[in-house]
Amino acid sequence: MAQAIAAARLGAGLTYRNPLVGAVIVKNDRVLAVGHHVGFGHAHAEVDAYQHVTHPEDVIGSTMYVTLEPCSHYGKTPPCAHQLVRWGVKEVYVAQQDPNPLVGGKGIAYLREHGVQIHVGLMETVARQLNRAYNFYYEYQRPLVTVKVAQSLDGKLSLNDGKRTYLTDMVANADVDHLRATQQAILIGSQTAIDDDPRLLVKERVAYPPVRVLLDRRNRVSHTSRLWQTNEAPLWHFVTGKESTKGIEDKDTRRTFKTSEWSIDKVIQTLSDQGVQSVLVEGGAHIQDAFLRVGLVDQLIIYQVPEIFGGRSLASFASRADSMRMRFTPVTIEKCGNATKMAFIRP
Ligand code: AOF
Ligand code: ZN
Repeated sequence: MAQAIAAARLGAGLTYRNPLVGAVIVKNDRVLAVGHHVGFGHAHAEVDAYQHVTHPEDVIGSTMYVTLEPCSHYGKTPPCAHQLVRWGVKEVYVAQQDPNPLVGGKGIAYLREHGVQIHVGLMETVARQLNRAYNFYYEYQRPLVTVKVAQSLDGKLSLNDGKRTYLTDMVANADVDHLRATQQAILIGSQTAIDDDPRLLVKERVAYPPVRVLLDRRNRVSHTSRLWQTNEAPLWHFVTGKESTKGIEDKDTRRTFKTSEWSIDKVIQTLSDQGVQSVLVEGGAHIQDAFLRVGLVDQLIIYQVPEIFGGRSLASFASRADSMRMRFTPVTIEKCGNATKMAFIRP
């Protein structure tokens, strides 16, 4: 199973909304083949492994280790569970049951009904980490929300309001780029779009660049901004107006979502409805604090630079939210360029 988990990781960045999955076929203590889900719309891990077997007849009476329950639905490919039975696989070890209701136990049930010996839960904790957002999305019916903050030692976000202060260095920025590349959506507010004029594109090569979500209720962001002028990644524009939360297609990569009054909950609900499994909240201060206010922070990543700005007038993290006591569990702390990177999750 450890080998199947390692194989699954090879698909990182390529599977989009599909999970990372790995599979190993074993017979008489010998590995016949290893496979993984190589990309969205491509063969599932089980089929990929089967395609790597030298003599298909060897698979009769074999054991398969697979990190996710074999599927039972006709999707972009036929159901893996049916194929396993057809190939003569005798025994299957599954790390994790599929939280996707399309499959959700039906694959396991099918295998059992067809006389395959099936064991569920081997290395489940490690396997689940492969697909944190995927699991979260199906378990909670909404995307996993990560709030990213770059701040000084005294929690200040900028040296002067309305202008961008470069806090993190190139090394830390590359780390942020990687963080963005792992997300299905990146979200900013109109003020940040106006002040920083970012493109929100990732440099890292990814098969599906994250959707750029712009919260722009009053429709203030100019169409000459770099967000509008670039189309390498989709841009979803959230504005106030006559209801159309399904999204109006403007141009190929641009969509407008309208409702009479946006709340953070409604934004997240809309992203859920569109199948978005993870979202990175980049800022600015108002948006971050709005997410804090409604408790929609599943993961918090802080890049803290070793500088003190002082003063009371500058915006600092959480200063625009009501007083609260929101607890987190620390996950990692590491040096990252000029910053100390700290990751926290909600307990
Ligand atoms: C994968 N790769 O190796 C396995 C998956 O979009 P489809 O038709 O390819 O189906 C995607 C679903 O199939 C996915 O959400 C999960 O429930 C199941 N298993 N998917 O992409 C795989 N084993
Ligand atoms: Zn499958």
